[in-house]
Amino acid sequence: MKTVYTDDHRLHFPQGELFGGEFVTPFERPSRVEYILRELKKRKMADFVAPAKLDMAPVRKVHDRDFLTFLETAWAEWSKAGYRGEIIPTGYAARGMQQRCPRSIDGKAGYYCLSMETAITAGTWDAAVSSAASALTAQKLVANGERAAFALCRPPGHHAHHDMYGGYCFLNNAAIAAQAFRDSGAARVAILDVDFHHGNGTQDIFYTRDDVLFCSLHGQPEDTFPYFLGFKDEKGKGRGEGFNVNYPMPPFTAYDVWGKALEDACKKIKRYAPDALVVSLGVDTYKDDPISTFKLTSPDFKTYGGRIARLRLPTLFVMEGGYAVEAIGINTVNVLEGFLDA
Ligand code: Q9C
Ligand code: ZN
Repeated sequence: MKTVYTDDHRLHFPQGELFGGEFVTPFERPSRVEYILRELKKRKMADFVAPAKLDMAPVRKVHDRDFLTFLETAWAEWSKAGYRGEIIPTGYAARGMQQRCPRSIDGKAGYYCLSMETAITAGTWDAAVSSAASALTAQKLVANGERAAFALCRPPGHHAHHDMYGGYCFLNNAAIAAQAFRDSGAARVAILDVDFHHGNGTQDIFYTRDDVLFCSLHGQPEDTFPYFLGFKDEKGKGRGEGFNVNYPMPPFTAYDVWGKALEDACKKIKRYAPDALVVSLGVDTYKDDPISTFKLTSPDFKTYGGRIARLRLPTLFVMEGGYAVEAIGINTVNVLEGFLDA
């Protein structure tokens, strides 16, 4: 299986993340990618491809035009305003307030932001573009006949809405890739999101569509980020009714329960008979993840990689979360190896 990857992800590395009221080194950090690369090499899976220049067409179909302009120009505007730190908005378009985009950059950032742990820096836009480019280059490999490909994306994408960033995400790589599958002839695409967190952004983007089935296994919003989306009764709207499936689960969920949810999701995907599968691959379901509460073990990742393979679909893996850096390589490559061995 080929891995699409570029060093440009390093352009995004904020100094700080607000966590428990303290500024800490962000959990979503460049070394995550290094650990995954190291494990791929160790297991003789070092078949690397560099991404092509980003094709903006599918990006423009899943994201709002003004949102994209904001992301691209935010740092220049922020610097021009005289601010010296990273972009972290302080005012938000909260309940009961107008949803009108302000003129000032701090107001604008609040308008487009869904959570404040995610800082924007000088290199954020270029890194996000390179990440989406990796997803699209890997998507092309699969569209052109590869059984599977791995997009080693960083920054991740599944929390990014049509017009909001947050949860360490700016451009929704998995959604962009799913759109590209549609544009290259797939009638139906399924997205399976196994990251610990709900794929709120992906849900938002496809909520009213029946050509993309979205299934997400995640920590229930009562306890866990993103807190305000990911409930079981969110099933899609209009044409999209029935094409959004959430599996919220309580803290301390282990593979006995998680694996059953995956089984149900796989049955739904099979019945949908998609032409391609996009897996939002977060390995923050791991028992030692520092910001998550599920209890999957390293062997569990191999097991579920095999289950995904038995769907027998052209499959694109898109990297999302996973913050236990010592184990992120082992767990990620376990999924890929479990898939290849099945
Ligand atoms: N107390 C991804 O895994 N902060 N994003 C959680 C925990 C945000 C995770 C706070 C976590 C975002 C792609
Ligand atoms: Zn996550």
